[in-house]
Amino acid sequence: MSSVRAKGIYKSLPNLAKSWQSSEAGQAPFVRGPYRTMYQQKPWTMRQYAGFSSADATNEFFKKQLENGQTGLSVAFDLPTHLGLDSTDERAQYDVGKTGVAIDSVEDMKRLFDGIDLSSVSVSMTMNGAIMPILACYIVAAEEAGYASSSLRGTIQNDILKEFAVRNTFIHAPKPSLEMSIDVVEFSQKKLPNFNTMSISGYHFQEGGATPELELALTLAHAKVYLLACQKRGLDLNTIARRLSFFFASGMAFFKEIAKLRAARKLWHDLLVELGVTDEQALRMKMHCQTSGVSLNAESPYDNLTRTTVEAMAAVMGGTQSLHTNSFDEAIALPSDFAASLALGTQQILQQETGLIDVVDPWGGSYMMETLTSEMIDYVNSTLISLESGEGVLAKVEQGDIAFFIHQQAMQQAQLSKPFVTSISDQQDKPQVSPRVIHSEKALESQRLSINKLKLVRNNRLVNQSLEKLKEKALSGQNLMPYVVAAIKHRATVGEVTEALCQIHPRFFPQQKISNELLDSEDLKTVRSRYQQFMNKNGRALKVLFTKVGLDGHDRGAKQVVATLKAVGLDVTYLPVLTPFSEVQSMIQNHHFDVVGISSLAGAHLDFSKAVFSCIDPVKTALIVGGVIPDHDFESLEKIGIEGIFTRHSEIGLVVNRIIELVEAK
Ligand code: 3CP
Repeated sequence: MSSVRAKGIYKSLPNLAKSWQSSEAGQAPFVRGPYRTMYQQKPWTMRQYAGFSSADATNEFFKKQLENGQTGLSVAFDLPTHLGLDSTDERAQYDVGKTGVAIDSVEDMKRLFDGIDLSSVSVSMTMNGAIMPILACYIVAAEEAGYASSSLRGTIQNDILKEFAVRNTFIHAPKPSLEMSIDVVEFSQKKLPNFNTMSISGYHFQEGGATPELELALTLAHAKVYLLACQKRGLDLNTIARRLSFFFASGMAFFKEIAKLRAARKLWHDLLVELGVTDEQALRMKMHCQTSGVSLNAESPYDNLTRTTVEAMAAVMGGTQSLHTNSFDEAIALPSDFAASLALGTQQILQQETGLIDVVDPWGGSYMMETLTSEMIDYVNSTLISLESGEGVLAKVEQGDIAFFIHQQAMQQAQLSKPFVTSISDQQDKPQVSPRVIHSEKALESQRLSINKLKLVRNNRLVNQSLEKLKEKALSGQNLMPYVVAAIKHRATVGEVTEALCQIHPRFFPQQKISNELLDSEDLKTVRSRYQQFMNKNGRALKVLFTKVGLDGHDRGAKQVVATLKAVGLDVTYLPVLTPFSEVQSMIQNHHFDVVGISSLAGAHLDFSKAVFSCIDPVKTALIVGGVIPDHDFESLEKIGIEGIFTRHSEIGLVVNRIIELVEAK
């Protein structure tokens, strides 16, 4: 990507002699779009990702959004559901209903879609960890509501590999997880012929720190692992690939994002041809895009409307089939109804008022765009070679190398990132934002009641028999989906099915690799010399425990802080994502720490701050918290006894300085 990135302006004429540059939209290799007529025939699907605490609340929201003109649904599940934990599980206690809807059984799924016509609205479900029980809940709920499975349209994310690198909502180790994802593909191909069986995702790579070009390379590397796994099972890629779709981020690098989507279609086409695919429908890459979360600023939220609009335009000009536009208050907490309506409105304005849908591949033929596309293709091809080198991509996933690579990229991005424009910086004029507040105790109570009710009325003998059968089949290596569907039909819960599978394929806790490079900034040099003075005076290193509490898997910021603290010289213990709370407690009780830091991006900061505070001795140890912390929670956190509160945009030097200050004051 050298020419454009280095100079900022395209200078030399491109080589337009490549055959794909004269192809049409709807024609292999589909650079200009998967369909000949693109949005002229069918505009992209406006598919806003949402889920709030209970199935009833989310159902109401879905219906309202459909009335307001949304054209597809996209379900956000809460973290316990992602991890296959029932809401009543102790490990789930602070995360129920926080970042999405809690689904414990088919009964919750039935309430989620009550009164929504599942044969006409396509439904996307972002689910990877508890993929089998959740898809089974959907199938059984739809069947019991009178829909034939063959009439259901939608997408299940089912992209487990990226969970090990970013996002972290995996359950089992990579290899059995991969087999389960292929079970879903194989089963759905027969049972749900109109369902996209995977949404192979790059989005989270970019959110985690990857550039757009690296996002694309990693996505295709994973896509190839899935294709080869399908082939190994004897599945025909001509059929399978028709229902594999993709999911990309659309960030602020406007031209590069458009080039990325154009390049993606060609690269996917070439990869499939290389594997012997000839079916034209299979060779067309279809994709969903979401505007970038990390590009949003909590300090000046109205500016986020502009950012999202620009990012949405890049996705549309790149030819996406489906789009989610973020709400302007998402850097602060879950979107309010007001912000969610504006986000949908952004898409409606682009679709109905601008003429964007009248033009197919609007940048086609531009020297700059064709060159960027071509450079993107070359970059991805060469990166794929290095990703596939050595033991291959799956081994890199298993050994945490891809997660480490993304973490290193995030460290570099932190250095390169430009300051945000803040149009309204005056405190007095600062827009008042009232993001959604989730009452998780209420959500937990209602989930508890429905699980109890379910367990009272179901036939426990049938449930146990079906779970035993599932375990037996999991040992034999057969496709597990039919057995999961049977268990769910008998009213086994999502947690019970997951637990049965975990008895055969235990929960996976990956090794964490943290960078030891010190970011080279003036701020950090100053901090380092201050820390040196502290060490000289006190004759010891400062001991910090840093932990990702709860089930929240977004650890980009936590790892950056840990890496920096280590590089500055502090003695840091890191308890990563998915560490059970009891382990955090026992670590605090059995060791002295000067400072305990907790990171939470999933709305559980208040609960966890209280819980951790009750374990420390505040005279000897200071507690600090960082992550997505809304302004209105600062006071409550201070009341609990939190002595340092940091948001996503806090300078890392500031964090270290505050830690030293706190220890000096004690
Ligand atoms: C569309 N069609 C056309 C044309 N346009 N036919 C001819 N000419 C055209 N111009 C046809 C298609 O072939 C298809 O038919 C039907 O119309 C529907 O169109 P589509 O393009 O397939 O659109 P859609 O149903 O919306 O599906 C879009 C994809 C799907 C394929 C991308 O996978 C999808 O909706 N993905 C969404 C994924 C998502 O929401 N993810 C949320 C992640 P057939 O069906 O007959 O082929 S949220 C994560 C948030 C971050 C986090 O993790 O926290």
